[in-house]
Amino acid sequence: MMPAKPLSYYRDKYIRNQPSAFCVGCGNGTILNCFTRAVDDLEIPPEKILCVSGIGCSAWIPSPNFNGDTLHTTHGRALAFATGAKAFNSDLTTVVFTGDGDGAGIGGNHLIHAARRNIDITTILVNNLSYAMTGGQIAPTTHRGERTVTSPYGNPENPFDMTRLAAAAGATYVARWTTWHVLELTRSIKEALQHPGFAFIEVLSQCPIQQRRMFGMQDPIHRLPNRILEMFEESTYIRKRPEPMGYRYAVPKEFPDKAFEKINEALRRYEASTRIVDHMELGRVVKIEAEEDEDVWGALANLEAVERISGPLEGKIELGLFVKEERPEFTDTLRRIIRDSGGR
Ligand SMILES: Cc1ncc(C[n+]2csc(CCOP(=O)(O)OP(=O)(O)O)c2C)c(N)n1
Repeated sequence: MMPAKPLSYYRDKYIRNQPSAFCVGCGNGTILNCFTRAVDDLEIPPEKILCVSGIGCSAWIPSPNFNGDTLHTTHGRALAFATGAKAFNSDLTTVVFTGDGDGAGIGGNHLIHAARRNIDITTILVNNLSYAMTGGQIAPTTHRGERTVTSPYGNPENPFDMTRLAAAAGATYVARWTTWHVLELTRSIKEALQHPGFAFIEVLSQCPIQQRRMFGMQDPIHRLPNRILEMFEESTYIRKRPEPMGYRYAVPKEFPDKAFEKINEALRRYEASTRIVDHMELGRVVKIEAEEDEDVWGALANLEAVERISGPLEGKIELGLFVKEERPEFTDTLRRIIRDSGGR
């Protein structure tokens, strides 16, 4: 096994800007870290990489941080700029970093058309579930019912599932991970960079500043990054990997801490273990680990405080590789047309 390289190796070789402008606990640094490790493992010289980004906190992942060519463009238009750059110089490994507001909102149209064309660009969409830079407004990815500055009574809209949207639009590599899954994310970025076509990776990422309000978290700010990462672990599952059973969730009717006490009390005589977890689709829920015992589940289902009992996968977000296929690549086809028509 190769010895692990120290963090300073990646910092000195790949990072241009110190100290980072990101808030403490932001997921963007983790994503930059995974990206530099992927580039290093593949031994792609930084001068062969062009990173393009739009506007938003996530647009800052490459620019001004990454020590290669970076193009910081206008809000939502990174893919349009990247398309021009890739068509002109197809030797460059072209990577777009975009937020969910940038890539799913204002730039959503560019995204579906880049996927449809199958242009050889890797797009990393950082989904922090809101417009973070401008103060936490609803994005097209914000879950229904979540509180943001523009939806104080809960978001009345349904979100886009960006991974499924990119797949339906024709992206030939599609994966979804979170900032908790750093090894899987790094591996996926490596696959995407090597994939000859439009590669799309959605990364669920933490923004302690905005998500504190969204998820109704009471914890002090310094504990939030870890809590949100735990929530990412709890609220997701990896496709095609069997989930351990033996637990379910109680979805409470009222404020979860009170519900927790009542559920705990009711369960004490069954010796089942309970704990409150954050589960993104369902809000704060109570995880119950118990033997498959009908008495336990029956007692819970009859509790006043419980709205319903859900299984271990219900409402969770699916992660993993969704699409990997070959289709003619756009700039290859363009070059052939130019050659056949007598151009150079
Ligand atoms: C044309 C235009 N409209 C609006 C803005 C204001 N604006 C700057 S960043 C941003 C939201 C970015 O959200 P997202 O892409 O999710 O990135 P995040 O900050 O969450 O990483 C908006 C609306 C802008 N800069 N340009």
